Amino acid sequence: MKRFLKVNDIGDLSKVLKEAKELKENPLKYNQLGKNKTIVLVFFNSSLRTRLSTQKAAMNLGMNVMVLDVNKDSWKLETELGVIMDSDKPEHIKEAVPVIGQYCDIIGVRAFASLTNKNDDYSEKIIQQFIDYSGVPVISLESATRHPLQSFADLITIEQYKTKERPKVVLTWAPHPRPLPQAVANSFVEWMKNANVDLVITHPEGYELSEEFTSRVKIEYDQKKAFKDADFIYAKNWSSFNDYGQVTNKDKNWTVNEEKMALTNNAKFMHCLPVRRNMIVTDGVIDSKNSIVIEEAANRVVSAQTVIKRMLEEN
Ligand code: AN0
Ligand code: CP
Repeated sequence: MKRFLKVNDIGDLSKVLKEAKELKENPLKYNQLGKNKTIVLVFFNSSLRTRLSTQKAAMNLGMNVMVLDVNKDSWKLETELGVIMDSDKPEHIKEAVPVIGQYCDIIGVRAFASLTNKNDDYSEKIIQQFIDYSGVPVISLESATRHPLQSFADLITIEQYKTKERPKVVLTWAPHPRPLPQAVANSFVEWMKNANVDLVITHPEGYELSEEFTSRVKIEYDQKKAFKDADFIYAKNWSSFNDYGQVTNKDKNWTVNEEKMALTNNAKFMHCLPVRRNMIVTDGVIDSKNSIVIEEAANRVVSAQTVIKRMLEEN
């Protein structure tokens, strides 16, 4: 595996889930595999979980880890091609990326959607330059359109908690004061389509995700109907795809609360975190015994370790 950006990059999901389960049970089994190898994690955006869980995963494999916060530690990077560099950005990504590639064996990169230019975002302009110029394997730590390590951890979590062969999984939009990317939702849909689950998406009109992701998936605009008999409720806000990057609805009637959870089949509550309490989900739901958000975050180490292990073995 030379890159990990989307579900197709990892191959057979049942095989990779088995590998993830083994790593979860015995995280230090391959602690020599990454000896004398280095991973650099590059962040254009904030992170708590991705930064720490990927670092922990690499350390479990015996790797050296270096983290670069582009906005704090390094030169601000110009990402536009062909520009006259007279702005506040002293270095171009075309030099920075191959230079980083000289210092490591794998690069992880987080570069959120701009939410201003749909074409740039949906062509994955930033992470593609890491693939083109770094000379080493690249792992997405959330790109403009997807968050594959999150979705992989979500699938591991669903496998862990499911009580039937094919659970009903509901992805619900929920309100948020600021515009957020579609990446987590897109990616979740992409992974769930490849898993043995009955997936339903619910959101207000105008919040349709790109059909590239939602084709053949059931969309139910009535949130309460969607929640009926659900085994997992996966909440997430995203900004509008059609009215690109806009927040056109902050309706708190979409907040996940106890009354709506009572319509489900005793569903587990999931969210990738960070989550805004009493906007996305009430305190009552996130603090309930059905909330599995902490275990979901714990599984981020497992998903990252499975991906890094494969890269170390195959490159
Ligand atoms: C980010 C997002 O929605 O993509 C990261 C989530 C893992 N969330 C925020 O910016 C709050
Ligand atoms: N879920 C997630 O990716 O969290 P961070 O943004 O804190 O990394």
